[in-house]
Amino acid sequence: MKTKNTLVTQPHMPSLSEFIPLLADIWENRWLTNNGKYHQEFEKRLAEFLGVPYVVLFSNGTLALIAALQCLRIKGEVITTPYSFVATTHALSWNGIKPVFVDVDPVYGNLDPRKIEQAITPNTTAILPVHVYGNPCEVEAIEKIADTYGLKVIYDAAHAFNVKKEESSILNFGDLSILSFHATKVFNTIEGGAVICHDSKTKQRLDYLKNFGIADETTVVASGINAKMNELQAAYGLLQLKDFDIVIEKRKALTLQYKEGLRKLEGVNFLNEGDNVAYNYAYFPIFIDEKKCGFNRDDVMEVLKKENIFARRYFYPLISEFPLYRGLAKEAELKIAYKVSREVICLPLYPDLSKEIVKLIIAKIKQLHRVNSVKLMSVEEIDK
Ligand code: T4K
Repeated sequence: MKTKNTLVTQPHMPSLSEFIPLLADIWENRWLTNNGKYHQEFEKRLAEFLGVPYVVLFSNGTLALIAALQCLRIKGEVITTPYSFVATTHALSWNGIKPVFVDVDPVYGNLDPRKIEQAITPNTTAILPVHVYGNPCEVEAIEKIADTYGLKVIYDAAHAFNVKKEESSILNFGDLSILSFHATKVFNTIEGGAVICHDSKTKQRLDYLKNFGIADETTVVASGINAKMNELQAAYGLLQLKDFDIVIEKRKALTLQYKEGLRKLEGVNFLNEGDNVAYNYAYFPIFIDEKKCGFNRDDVMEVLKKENIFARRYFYPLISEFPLYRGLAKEAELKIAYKVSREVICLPLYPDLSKEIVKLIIAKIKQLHRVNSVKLMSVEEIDK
């Protein structure tokens, strides 16, 4: 079966007929940005929806992260993961902070708390972990280290919209968390992002920071930036909230279909699901162990490409491999991160992806596995 292009993701969009009246209202009022009524309502409704005290909307996740670091006046060195989208480290760089890369754990691919302490120096001020693919970090262990050494914790929760642990939002951990509402995320406002904070003073400071540091007409209190979400995006976001449960149900069903189809293939691994975690099924990464499979993840990419299916290697290369950051860590210190970034491939996953395409993807990977198992067996025979 030849297919038309299937990409790794496709944004869910609200109903156009429901969006048009909101657009008409915005046209009528001509209030387009700078804390308009849709912005205010979206912040309030999001906080209720997510079960967090305060949401501060931003124009994207990267600026949310840059402002979060500014808000807490983070300086010096920050311990972070190399296994993420490059924006995580860029946000440090934009604040003149030195990233210190620490390896990830082999089970979830998140910053490994067992390796944080050895990277702390007198210049360390904070920890910046990522809930990669929406898998919660070991938040209690990280908090313990932060408390012991007097460090701040900012979570890059770009993938973790509405993820819950023991029925509480994962966004309630750490000093601050940031979200991304980019078109490729489980919840999108085209572009967009937010900082989650725990008190009104911090919200106030973040509000200043995203609006040039302006406190009132004649007062500027910080060297802020322009990072505001506009009214069209906020109205769009309000409608997206209505669909979120259906979106997650569909993502979950497709994830289960993938897991069921691929689970018996030796050397094709998934991430473990944590106990008492309500996931958002943001991505579906699989990890190909070349020694056991006789093929690697690039072979999977190629096989799928022939069917016009475009999987992605999130996250390869590691951030620490880019020339900008290369001098900061040695491969030997990031063994697990290197391994997972060489084995990972994210298969297409989005609410309107058809079951037939998932079936085709499973069939293609199974076929590759079968052919290579035969080859591997004959090599073993020769070795005997
Ligand atoms: N922290 C983490 C951990 C992150 O993952 C990200 C962003 C951030 C921070 C920063 O948040 P933002 O500042 O972006 O809010 C994409 C996204 O651009 C990026 O937001 C995301 N992480 C990253 C993981 O993925 P690319 O370079 O892979 O995007 P692109 O254009 O190749 O799109 C991916 C696929 O989605 C394509 O196959 C096409 C499809 N697509 C894309 C867009 C934009 C659509 O179907 N429709 C669309 O409108 O980075």
